[in-house]
Amino acid sequence: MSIECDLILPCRNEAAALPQVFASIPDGFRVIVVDNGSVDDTAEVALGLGATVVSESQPGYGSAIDAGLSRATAPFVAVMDADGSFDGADLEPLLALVVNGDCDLALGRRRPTSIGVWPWHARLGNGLIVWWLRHRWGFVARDLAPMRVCRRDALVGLAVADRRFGYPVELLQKAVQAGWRIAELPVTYGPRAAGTKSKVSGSVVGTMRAARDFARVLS
Ligand SMILES: Nc1nc2c(ncn2[C@@H]2O[C@H](COP(=O)(O)OP(=O)(O)OP(=O)(O)O)[C@@H](O)[C@H]2O)c(=O)[nH]1
Ligand SMILES: [Mg+2]
Repeated sequence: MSIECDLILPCRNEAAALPQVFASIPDGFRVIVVDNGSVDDTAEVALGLGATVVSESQPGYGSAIDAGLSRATAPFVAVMDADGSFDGADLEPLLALVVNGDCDLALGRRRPTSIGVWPWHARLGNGLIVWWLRHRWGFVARDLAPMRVCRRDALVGLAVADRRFGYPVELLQKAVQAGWRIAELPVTYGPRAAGTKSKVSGSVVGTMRAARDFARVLS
């Protein structure tokens, strides 16, 4: 079977999460793990699970996604956080929307499985940026969506430049400016896998760092 969609998993110290993440990924996705400065055995675990592993020395979420995108070859590309908070089964309906031509970018709108999964500061920061994108650019979705699917060549064409956590915001802004049709579906958002640590928005300080990256790319 030819692979229709490459799935990029940005990974910084996610060895403990990867078995459960892989178990949830449906057939038909080629997984590209971008190991970005991990000090655990993320790369070894990913190889053992059958992933293509890319090692990226420049830190940052955007830098990891870009490294994965350069390795991708399938017509469609998906992205998902690899800390165990997402369910890979949610990728299929998102991919179907893009494959069927219903939209150019399919976004997963996070539905937390319990209170506390998505802390108030992360939610507030997300909501403010979404509000800005909506009022400034006419963005139609409700979440900055760490899970998303689109055509690979189209994403390459957007030339998202941010290499840190401003990447998703810049991507959405550019997608709207380029006239992409955006759709969103609810996706499960659960707790991070046991044994993994918060890297971004799990703390107030982490959220503030992400907010600084977000603000840098907003226009
Ligand atoms: N490659 C790479 N991936 C990163 C980096 N920082 C975070 N990630 C990955 O990006 C994804 C999102 O990071 P998370 O730590 O889940 O961020 P979050 O969901 O906003 O917040 P918490 O889960 O609460 O920390 C995860 O898969 C991380 O492993 C980085 O510098 N490089
Ligand atoms: Mg997370």
